[in-house]
Amino acid sequence: MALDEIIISRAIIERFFQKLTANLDTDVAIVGGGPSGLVAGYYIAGAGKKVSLYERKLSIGGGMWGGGMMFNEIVVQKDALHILEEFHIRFSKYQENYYTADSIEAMSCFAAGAVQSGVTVFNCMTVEDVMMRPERVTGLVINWTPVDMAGLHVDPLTVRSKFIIDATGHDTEVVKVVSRKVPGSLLTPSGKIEGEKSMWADVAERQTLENTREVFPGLYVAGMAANATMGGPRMGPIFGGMLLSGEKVAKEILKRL
Ligand code: 48F
Repeated sequence: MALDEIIISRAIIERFFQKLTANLDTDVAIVGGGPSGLVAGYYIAGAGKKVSLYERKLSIGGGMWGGGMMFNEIVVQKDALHILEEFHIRFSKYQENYYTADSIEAMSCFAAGAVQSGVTVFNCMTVEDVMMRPERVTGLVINWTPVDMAGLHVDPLTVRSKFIIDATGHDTEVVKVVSRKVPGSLLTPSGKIEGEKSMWADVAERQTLENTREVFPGLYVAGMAANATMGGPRMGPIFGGMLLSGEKVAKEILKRL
C-alpha cells in the first residue's frame, strides 16, 4: 500500500492533540526533565497517578548526559543504588561507597522508565508562570520554547495540576516566579529563595534530601532546585542525591493525593 503524507500528518496532529488535551488537568505537573524530575515522575505515575512533565529543551536529561565536564560517567553512592537497579542501569564499584555508571546508559534508562511508567513528556515547552488561587498554586503557564527564543509576542496556555514539582535544577525557575509574583512567602527561613552555595558534595548530598519538600502550598522542590531554594551547596557530578530526592518527593506527594 502506498504511503500517504497526509495520513502521516493527520496521525501526528491527532495523536499529539489527544495527548495535550488529556493533560490539561493532572495530578502532578513536573517542570524539568533532569534526573530528579524523571525519577519523581516514574514513581508517581507508577502508582497510577496522572503525571505530565514539561521540558524546555528538545531532549530531556538535564545535566546528566555530560557526566562531569563532559566525561560521560556519573558517580552514585551506595544509598541510591536501589534506584539504579529499579531502572535496570548497570553500575560498578569504584571503591567503598563510590559506584560509577555510564551517563548515557543511565539517562536513557531514566527517560525510558519514566515514559513507560506513564509520565507524559512535553518537550520544547517552557514553563513561564504559574496559575494561582488565594490559598495555593494550582497550575502552570506554558509556551513553546521557540516562541521564547525568538522573542515573539504570543500568549501562553495554562494547565491545571493538584501538585507541581520544580525540578529545574540550579535555576529554580518555578520557585523564582512564585517568589516574585504570587502573594505570600515561601516556606523557607527568610520567606525568599535562600540561594545556592558553592561546592561541598558531602553536605550537599545530604541536604538535597532534607530540602526536598513543599516550599509553597502546592509547590514542591526536588533535585538541585531543592538546594538552590533552601540555601544548600552544589555537589557536582555525584547523582545519588538527585535520585533519592526524586524518590522522596514522589512519596510525599503520593501521601497527599
Ligand atoms: O539541571 P537538571 O539536570 O536538574 P536536576 O534533576 O539534576 C541536577 C544535575 O543534573 C546536576 C547537579 C547534580 O549533580 O547539580 O546539575 O536537579 O535538569 C533540569 C531541567 O529543567 C529544564 C532544563 O532544561 C533541564 O533539562 N528546565 C529549566 N527551566 C525550565 C525547564 C522551564 N522554565 N521550563 C521547562 N523546563
